[in-house]
Amino acid sequence: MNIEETAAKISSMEIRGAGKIARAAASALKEYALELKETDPKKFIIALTQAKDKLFNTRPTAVSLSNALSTVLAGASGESVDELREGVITAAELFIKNSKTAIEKISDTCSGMIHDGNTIITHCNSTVAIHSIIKAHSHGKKIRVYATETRPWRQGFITAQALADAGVDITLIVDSAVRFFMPETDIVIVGADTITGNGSVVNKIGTSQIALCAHEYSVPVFVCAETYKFSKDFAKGESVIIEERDIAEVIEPGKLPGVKIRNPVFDTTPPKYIKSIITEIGIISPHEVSDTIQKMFGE
Ligand code: RI2
Repeated sequence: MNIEETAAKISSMEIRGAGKIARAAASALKEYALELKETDPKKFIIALTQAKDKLFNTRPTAVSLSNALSTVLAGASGESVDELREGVITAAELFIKNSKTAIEKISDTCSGMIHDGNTIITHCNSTVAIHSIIKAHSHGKKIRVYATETRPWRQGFITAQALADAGVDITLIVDSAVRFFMPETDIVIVGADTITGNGSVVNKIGTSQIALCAHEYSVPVFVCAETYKFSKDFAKGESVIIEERDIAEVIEPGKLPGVKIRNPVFDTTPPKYIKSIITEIGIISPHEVSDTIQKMFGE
């Protein structure tokens, strides 16, 4: 896939999920570097940067995308085009490998935090959250899962089917049923698109309502997040740009004359509603995120 194809697939959400878009973008930039015929090193970098920008401009909220692209481009060091190309390829391959290893490490940790007999609510479709639940199930723990439908895209269908295929006791519920099922829930497990310096979690729209409801019932909220979802640029969740997508995803345009429709697809959960952020480098409480970001980015 070339840059345009990958960008189009990320924009249209044919490729979706914070981790998957990061890996797809890294891979596209690698392929681009491989095929780029430019012989002048400066022009080579300019072309790569333009390709990076095209990929970056597809979805504004998930920092996983910009972190992946920056990591890959940072690999372009050296004097010659060959060195620059080699650096980009190595950085992209390493990013993809590390991101997959991170999923395994996080799911090892998170599955250990799921106990026999637990009932779990999950929201949207997080690769790492699903991996964690399946791992706990494969360890013989008897668990029940409620997966929210996740309007408007209904990514909950994908989650529910993946869990059913793995043999997990899974029930699909509509988003507004979360409070109905919270009294019988032990833990909430979700993924993340961006985590800001103050420990806020930006994730699929509706996550903050679930977290608020979990707080009401003293149910811990675990966020499974690879560290490349940590943002060095945003100190607070409220500052993150929230993507608003086409209203046609919500309802057929014109179906309700005179009615305004809006379609924000992420929201921000404040740190006080999050128990733990489970990363590949360990379990972090929201108030430890700032230190972690400083260590990661040296700022
Ligand atoms: P993983 C998704 O965004 C959801 O918000 C999900 O929780 C998050 O990415 C993380 O996904 P979208 O692309 O990286 O469906 O854990 O809008 O797979």
